[in-house]
Order: sequence, then C-alpha cells, then structure tokens
Amino acid sequence: MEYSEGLIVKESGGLYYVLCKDGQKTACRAKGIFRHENISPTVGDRVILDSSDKDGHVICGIKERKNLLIRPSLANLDRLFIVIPAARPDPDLFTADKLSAIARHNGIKTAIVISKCALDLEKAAQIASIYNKANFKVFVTDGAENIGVRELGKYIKNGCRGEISAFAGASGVGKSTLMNLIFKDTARATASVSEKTGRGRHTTRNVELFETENGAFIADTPGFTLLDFEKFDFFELDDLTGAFAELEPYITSCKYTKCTHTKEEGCAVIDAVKRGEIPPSRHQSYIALREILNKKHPWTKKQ
Ligand SMILES: Nc1nc2c(ncn2[C@@H]2O[C@H](COP(=O)(O)OP(=O)(O)OP(=O)(O)O)[C@@H](O)[C@H]2O)c(=O)[nH]1
Ligand SMILES: [Mg+2]
Ligand SMILES: [Zn+2]
Repeated sequence: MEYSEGLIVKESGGLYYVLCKDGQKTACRAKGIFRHENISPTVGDRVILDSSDKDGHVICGIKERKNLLIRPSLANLDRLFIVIPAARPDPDLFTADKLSAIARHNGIKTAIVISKCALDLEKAAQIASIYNKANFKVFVTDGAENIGVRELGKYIKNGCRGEISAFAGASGVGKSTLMNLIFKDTARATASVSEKTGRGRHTTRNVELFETENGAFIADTPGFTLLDFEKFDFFELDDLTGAFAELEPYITSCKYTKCTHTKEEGCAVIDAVKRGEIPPSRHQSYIALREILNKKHPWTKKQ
C-alpha cells in the first residue's frame, strides 16, 4: 500500500479535492467506512490517501480534528471573519452574534468585517462601534469603492500564516467580492466567474479553501440565513456565558450566584449594559439565545 497526506480544499458531488504535500491537487473519493461511522470528510480535514486503490487516490483516514463547524461546513478552523453588510441585505446582528458564539465555543478566533460600508456610512460606523466595544477586531470595507480592502488583505496575509480562516455570513453580503479583490492573484477570480447562476449572480455553492502566497488558507463559503439552534446542537445552555467573551468579567463579578443575567435587578451584566459598557444588541442576542436553549431541553431546566 502507498499512503500520502493532504488537506481537503473542496468538496463537490461526493468528490474531494485534496492538496497533497508535494503541492499537487487530486480529486478523490472517500472509503465507504466513513459512511458506516457517520463521519463526513470535510473541507479543512487533513487526510490520509491510499494511492494503491484501483480507483486512484482514496481517502482512507481523517486526522484528529481541532473543531468542526456545521455552518459553514469546515474542519480545523483557526479564524472566522464574520461579514456583516451595512446595507443590501439589511445587517442581521443576531445571526452574526450566533456565529461568533459558535466560533468562540469552538476555540476559533473571530474578526468582524463590515461590508458595503459606502451604502450606509452611518450604519457601518454604528455596527463597528458595537463590535469594537465587544472587543472584536473590526474591519470596515467596501468592495465597490475599494475601502479597507488592502488593510484586510494585509492582516490575512501577515497575521494568518499557517492558519485556516474563512469568510462567513449571509448570502449576498459580499464575501466572494472581498475574496476576489484580496486574492486577485489566485485561482479565485476564474473560479467565481464560472459559478454564475441563471440570474447572473455569483452565488457561492461550495466551501472552498484557497492558499495565499505565504501559506495562509482562507475559505470562501456559501451564504446562509439560518443558524438554527433548535435543530442543531451547536452548544448547550451551560456553555452560553462562555460564548460571549465581553460578558464574562461581569458574569464572574455578578453578586447573584443563580443569576441568568437577563432581567435581574442589580445584576452586574445588566448594570454594565446600562452604563454603556456592553452593547445592548449583544446582550439582546445573549438573552434570545438563552431563551432558545432553555426551551430546547426542558427536562434539564434549572429550577
Ligand atoms: N454596492 C456594493 N455592492 C457590492 C459590494 N460587494 C459586493 N457587492 C454586490 O453584492 C452582490 C453579492 O456579492 P457577493 O460577493 O457575491 O456576495 P456573497 O457574500 O459571496 O454571496 P453568497 O455567495 O451568495 O453567499 C453582488 O451583486 C456584488 O456585486 C460592495 O462593497 N458595494
Ligand atoms: Mg459568494
Ligand atoms: Zn447577573
């Protein structure tokens, strides 16, 4: 038998595109055993290939994962760039907050990218101030007007070396546009042109990892509208407070041991919201998620 190692950079129609150590990209299938074990090889997985199979290269092993996201579907992610538009479509902060909570729960660093800022500069500044206050690294960009694109590109090229990063966010927020502008020297530009739909939009269909010239991997991902905490087990109610980093110091210092930090008089978190130290929208997202998770497993509900 002959084995080699590689990184899954794309999956399409049951075919995996694996970047091998020698720099070659090969298309291969996965051994049936994964289906039995209910494991799907995923973009970002480091895999073992058996090249002696009669069908050519076959994925026969998946190396231990650091993490696995369902949406976007990615393994071993180090960093997530959450893209929120200033307008068109309307910014959806709750979805962004859900995504940031899932990332934090999985040990993934996050940054916020505000896109299409020129469409509504005031809104862009307002969103930027929310996430700055919540201690996120924030980039304000506009692909059409070429604002902030170089700075974001520099950050990825210099700061994300040896990492796997991804752009994520709702459909149409401008993820692929930013990718194309930042990595115009990669295969990305041609890839997106061929993904045109009948309506002439470049809707991204597959998660795909691209390697920058200095060894950072970054994924463009399909947009989504739903991060359904009722349907998927992203994390449990007990994990919620840890998923909102800026709440943690206040939660630790809250004088009530059984506090839910949602409405209690004298709660340290609520006082911080009132003083303007915690953005209200972030606290609202925390409360909304708490309600969903609380309802989900009523039998484990604390009295
Ligand atoms: N005005 C303006 N339009 C933009 C900007 N960035 C992207 N667009 C437009 O917004 C639309 C969607 O952009 P995409 O880059 O395809 O968005 P996406 O996030 O990749 O969308 P999905 O692949 O469906 O998830 C396209 O028509 C772009 O031309 C921007 O900065 N300003
Ligand atoms: Mg896209
Ligand atoms: Zn409290």
